[in-house]
Amino acid sequence: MHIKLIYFDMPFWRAEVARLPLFLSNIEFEDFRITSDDNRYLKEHGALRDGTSIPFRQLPVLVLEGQSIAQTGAIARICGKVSGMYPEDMIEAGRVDQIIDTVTDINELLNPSMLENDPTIKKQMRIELSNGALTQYFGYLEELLKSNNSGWFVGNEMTIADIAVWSMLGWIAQGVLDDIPKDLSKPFKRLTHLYNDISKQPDVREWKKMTYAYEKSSIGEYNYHVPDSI
Ligand SMILES: N[C@@H](CCC(=O)N[C@@H](CS)C(=O)NCC(=O)O)C(=O)O
Repeated sequence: MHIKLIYFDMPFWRAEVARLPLFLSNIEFEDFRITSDDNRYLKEHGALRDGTSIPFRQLPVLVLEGQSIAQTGAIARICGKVSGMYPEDMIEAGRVDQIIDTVTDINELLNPSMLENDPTIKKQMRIELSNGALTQYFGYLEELLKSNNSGWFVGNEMTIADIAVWSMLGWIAQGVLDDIPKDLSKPFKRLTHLYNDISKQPDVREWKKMTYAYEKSSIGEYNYHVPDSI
C-alpha cells in the first residue's frame, strides 16, 4: 500500500500523530512536505500541482493508494491502525479518539490568539488561557492517566493518543507561543512522565534527529527546540 502524508515542513502534532506511528512501526511512507508556493496553489485549486486532492484546502492530508483523506483525527486513526497503535476494542478505540479530539480542542483554543494582531489583546488572551482552559485540560488529561494507571492513556501500550499529547506538549514546551509559559504542563506529574518517557525512546530520538534538526521550514522561519524533557 502506498502511503503519502502531506503537511508543512514542520513537526506539528497534526502531522506527527500520523508520521511518528508509521516511522516507529517501520511502515514505509512518503513524508511529503509542501513549500509556501505549494500552499498558495492548493488554497486556490484544492489540489497540489500533480492533481492530488486537498479536500478542505487544509493539511494534513493522507493519500492512500491515490485517494486523499483529510482531517487529523481520521488520518491519525488510519496511521494508528496500520501501525498497530490503535486498539481494536471499541471502548479502547473510543478512549483513544477522545484524547485525539481533546488535543484538537486544545489546538483550537489557541487558534484565536494566533490570529490576533493586537499585541495587548493577544497577551491577555494567552494569560487567560494559561490560567484557565489550558490548565484545566491538562488536569483532565492527568486524571485520565491516573485512572488508566499504566503510564499510557489507554491499555498497557503506547497508542496514537499518547503521541498526540506528547507532540502537543512539545509544541508548548518549545516556548514558541508568547505568554504561554513553556513549563505550563510541569505541575502535572503523569503528563510530564509521559512526555519524558516518549522523548527518550531511541526511535523517537532518531526521528527527532532526522526531521526536527533544521531551523527553517517551508512556511517561513521557525525554530524547533522541542525539548527532550520537561
Ligand atoms: N480540521 C482540520 C484542521 C487542519 C488545520 O487547521 N490545518 C492547518 C495547519 S495546522 C491549515 O491547513 N491551515 C491553513 C488554513 O486553514 O488555511 C484537521 O483536523 O485536520
